[in-house]
Amino acid sequence: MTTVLPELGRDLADPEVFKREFLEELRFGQGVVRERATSNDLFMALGRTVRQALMARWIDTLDHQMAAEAKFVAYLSAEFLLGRQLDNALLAADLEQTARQALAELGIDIDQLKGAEVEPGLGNGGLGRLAACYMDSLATMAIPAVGYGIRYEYGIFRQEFLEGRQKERPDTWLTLGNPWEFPHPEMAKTVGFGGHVEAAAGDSGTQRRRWVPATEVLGVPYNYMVPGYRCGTVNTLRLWSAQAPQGFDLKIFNTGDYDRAVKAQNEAENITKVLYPEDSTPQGKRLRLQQQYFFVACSIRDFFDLLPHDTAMQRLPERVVFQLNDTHPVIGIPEFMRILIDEKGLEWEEAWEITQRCFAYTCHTLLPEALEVWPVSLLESMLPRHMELIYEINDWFLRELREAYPGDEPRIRRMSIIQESPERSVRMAYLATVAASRVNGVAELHSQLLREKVLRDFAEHRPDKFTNVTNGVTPRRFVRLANPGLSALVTERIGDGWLTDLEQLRNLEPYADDADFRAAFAQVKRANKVRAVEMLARRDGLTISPDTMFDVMVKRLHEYKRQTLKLLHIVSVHQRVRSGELDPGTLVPRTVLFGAKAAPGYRTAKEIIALINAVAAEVNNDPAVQGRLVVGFPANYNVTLAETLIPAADLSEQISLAGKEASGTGNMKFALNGALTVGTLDGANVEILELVGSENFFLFGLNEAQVVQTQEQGYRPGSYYESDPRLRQAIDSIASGQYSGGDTAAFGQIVDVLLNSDPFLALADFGSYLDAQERAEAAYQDGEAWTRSAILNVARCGFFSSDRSIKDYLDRIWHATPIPVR
Ligand code: F58
Repeated sequence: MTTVLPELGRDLADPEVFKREFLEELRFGQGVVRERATSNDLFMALGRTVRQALMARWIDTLDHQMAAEAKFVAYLSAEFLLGRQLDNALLAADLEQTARQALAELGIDIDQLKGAEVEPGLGNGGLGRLAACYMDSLATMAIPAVGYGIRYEYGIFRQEFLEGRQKERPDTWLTLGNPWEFPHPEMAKTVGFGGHVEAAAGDSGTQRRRWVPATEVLGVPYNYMVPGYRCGTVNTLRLWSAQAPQGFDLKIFNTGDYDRAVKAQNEAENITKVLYPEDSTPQGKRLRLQQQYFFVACSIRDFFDLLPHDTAMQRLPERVVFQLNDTHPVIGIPEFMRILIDEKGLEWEEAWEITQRCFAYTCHTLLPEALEVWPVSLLESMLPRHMELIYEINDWFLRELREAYPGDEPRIRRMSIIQESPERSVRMAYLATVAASRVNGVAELHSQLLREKVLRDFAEHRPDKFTNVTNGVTPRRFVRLANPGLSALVTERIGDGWLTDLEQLRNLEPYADDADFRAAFAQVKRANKVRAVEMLARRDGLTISPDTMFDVMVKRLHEYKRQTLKLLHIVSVHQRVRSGELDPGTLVPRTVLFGAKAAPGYRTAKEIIALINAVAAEVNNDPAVQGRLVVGFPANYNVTLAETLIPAADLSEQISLAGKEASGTGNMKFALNGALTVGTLDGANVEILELVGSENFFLFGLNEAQVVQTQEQGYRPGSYYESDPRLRQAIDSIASGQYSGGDTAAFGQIVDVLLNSDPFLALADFGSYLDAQERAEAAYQDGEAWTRSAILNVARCGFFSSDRSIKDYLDRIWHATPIPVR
């Protein structure tokens, strides 16, 4: 039977057809008439109309991929920070103009509807957004891929400020309905927890083990389309939602004990209730591990179900590679082994060999405290069979090590997957490293530090496993959609090939010396600033002038990222103006914009947020710097806000302590949108600097080796405080209550940490940072030269496309090939 959908898909490009389908969706999909439709009704109908255009391709894609017996990339990630979907779907389906025209003819403002979409915030930051960029690139490059994750009922919290302090509100992203998801309850998977392991007889009398779980939970898949950019491929993102197998207990309910009747149901549903619940409590830890096992078990089962049932297990590596996005899905390794051994009846060696070939691991951090460990006691009670398998994996591994390093017990203890103190625990990063065929860091420097420090013993043992894939970002969302002005300008000069081959931006280089082009480029930047100013006025009540330098620092709040260093710069300028040292007339008028969420349980980070808001309040109300220095801190930084702020930025703040930021991806987005970076030699900054050239980048600070040296020599922040009057003045002004209405205790903790330990060397880098800021200011004064540098940043950063990253993953790790659909 032929489906009518392909026809429909083609016809939708005709505004008349689009209009008709939209009205049908409104009437028959949403069930309302035009006159009484709310903006949400209109948004839902529009979303449904656009997805019609992608539906036929979606179905065809899987058909083609299965028919080709293709190898799939299964991207296992606890987070996918998608951002709004409508604009991206319109772009992918090439329906932007049609939809705009069709809706305009109906008297509907499409931009208003776009603004009504609540973004799915199913991630914390860089790691989750990277997963979303990679899904976009995989589809655009026609690679058979499935994203597997969790459909959190509540995503990343909504941030509000109450008297300058962060308050977290639940992210109710699903309350108004969601046109992008397709639930498939009939395809639910069963996941076990707890219970015990028993001996079972295998074929030919062998001893086998069998897990008998105590409880079961259902995983219901919700499918999301991942449309490639103007190609036939629409891949799938499959997010799992937890449900109780039996719903509630009707018998207990009828006795009137309503709470107990829904207890099992609540317990099951809690698993996917919220993104990264607090894990400072034992219950929180448990829940987090439950989430991890839940989504990974569903995903692996799903993949087995997808394959033809006669697929030989030995051929699995030809059909799938599971990419572990950090350690969160690493429990998938023993799960996979369990299926191969306990269910499929494979012997250990064979199962292990297949598992290794089917898994690869990406590490996203350098902070030792961020490497997950799970107490053995917790694993034993929640996943007893998995714990047995982990022990066995470790046994085999330690045997291998004893052979390779006879007598070197310290080394063997260091490398054991099990750590003994302070509590017997499983080191998930080690388990991943031992099992995976490849281990990659996310920027050159990061991969080097992984090899030399974090995973040094492992890299010495198996150097062949270690590789690098520098992160990238999708140019579709972060240039084409976020910066339509720049996109049009670029396309006008070099054609639109850059959208899928970002290195073509190189062709812009000659235009850096073309005065007309520079004028047009500067005009785009100004328009983006005006757009940001309007949005921040509406959204946050901020008053900002577009005729100031936009100095932007947006990222999660973390001490290692050093928002405090940026603050010290602001405070220093403010204080020097107040004391008469600095003539405000000589300052380049500057608007500093922050955006940052702090983890709800991270006290220091929340204090820093309060300090930023306190400094902003003082500075913005001080006539001494009026119009010359403004600080804005819009609440609830998210993908949507990023899409407006990044294209408006002149200066990009990438100022983490060298050796701490694995890569960063915001840094790439800024450079690609024509902001100049002030940054340290950290993460992918190193590669940005190399590409754009030091004359187009404001480098400052200690490098990683110097950081280590400084610390080894016994770092004393006090000595910097004592020897730099600007630093003293800045810190003293905070300590003396100038930003807290005279309350000297208000920010005492921050001051105390800075002066006494300063673990991220803000004081050591302060002087060099101020110099870099002065260089930036001087450079900004020459508008033509600045614009030239900005253009060169754009032209030279094509490397940072996530398409290039995916190509690297394909060549170095996955070895999957494209299956174009049409
Ligand atoms: C980030 N990690 C790195 N983790 O910090 C950043 O340098 C890198 O560019 C990015 O990954 C992508 O590789 C990150 O975002 C998290 O968000 C954790 C998720 C789990 C909870 C704790 C934070």
